[in-house]
Amino acid sequence: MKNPILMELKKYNGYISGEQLSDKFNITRAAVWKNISKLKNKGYIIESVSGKGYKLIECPDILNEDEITENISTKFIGHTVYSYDEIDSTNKEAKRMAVSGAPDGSIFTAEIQNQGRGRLGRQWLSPKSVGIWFSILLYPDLTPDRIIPITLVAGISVCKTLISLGFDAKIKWPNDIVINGKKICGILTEMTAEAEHISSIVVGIGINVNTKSFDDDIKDKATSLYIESGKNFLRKEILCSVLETFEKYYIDYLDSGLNKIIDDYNNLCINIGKEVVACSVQEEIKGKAVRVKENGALCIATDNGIKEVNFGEVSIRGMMGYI
Ligand code: BT5
Repeated sequence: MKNPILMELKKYNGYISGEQLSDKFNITRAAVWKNISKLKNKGYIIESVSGKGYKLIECPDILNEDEITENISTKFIGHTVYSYDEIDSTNKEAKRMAVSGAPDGSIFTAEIQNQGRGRLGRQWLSPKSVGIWFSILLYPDLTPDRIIPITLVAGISVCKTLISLGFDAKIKWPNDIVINGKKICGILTEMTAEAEHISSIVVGIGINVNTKSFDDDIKDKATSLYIESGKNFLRKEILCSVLETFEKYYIDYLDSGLNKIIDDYNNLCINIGKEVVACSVQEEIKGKAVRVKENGALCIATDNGIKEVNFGEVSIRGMMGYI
């Protein structure tokens, strides 16, 4: 829920007295003071001058409802924000809250995830406040076979946002965004379905923003906006931009499939035109990646004709390292 005192402070350019705030919200001066102290603890810089009152000087880069809903222009995505200082995984939380009836388009953000997850039970490192760790909860009227393209919709949304910031970002099919051959973002889309019908989808996105260094085991394949540019970025602005782009493409997808974005997606996809090997649990397919189709599948030209891959790891043959 939005903090009404903060909203009031944001409205004023100058000082607002404790008395005005206590009258307006019908609370004691002590309660006003307590509320202001809490805001200061969260990182809001608020000047208090005796005889004048309080003045908001600066808002922190935190991903809470107060900071997101006022900066976002979407129809429904991100209108409800559940934000946490620390949580196991925003995807897990979104699934729990779906059961409790959280609204369509709710987002879940965390400063730290202590059990951040990748695909197939892998770990997603989510250290404190240096990245954007979030999930979008959706209730689309879709059959389960139409979930794969939603990861592509999320991927192109992040990629376009990073390009708009001046980065040479590319998509590694199906769920990574890369800069300079290193992973800057991963996407984990999960669904709950009942009898051939999706009840909810959770799109989890992790973006490394102001990370200064990575653990040894991923430092050769992971990067951040800071590492690529030497600059810090405001996470809340990037998050709002991703949500706005995602909503536009998501609505298009529900309306008319991937038609409008598939060419763009293919142009941004680093796998296309490369000799690749796609590994899934059942098989290994080698050949040239030719195109990602409207159903989200990667088409690979093999010695035995075109094969469609729906899921799995795809790496470029002959390249050492992650891509
Ligand atoms: C992914 O899995 O890339 C999906 C990551 C999704 C993370 C988001 S954060 C918000 C939401 N809540 C969650 O719990 N998850 C989602 P996968 O393709 O399986 O890649 C996982 C692999 O990426 C790991 O095995 C590491 O090698 C590498 N990795 C882990 N943390 C990383 C990081 N911060 N940056 C880059 N690479 C990382």
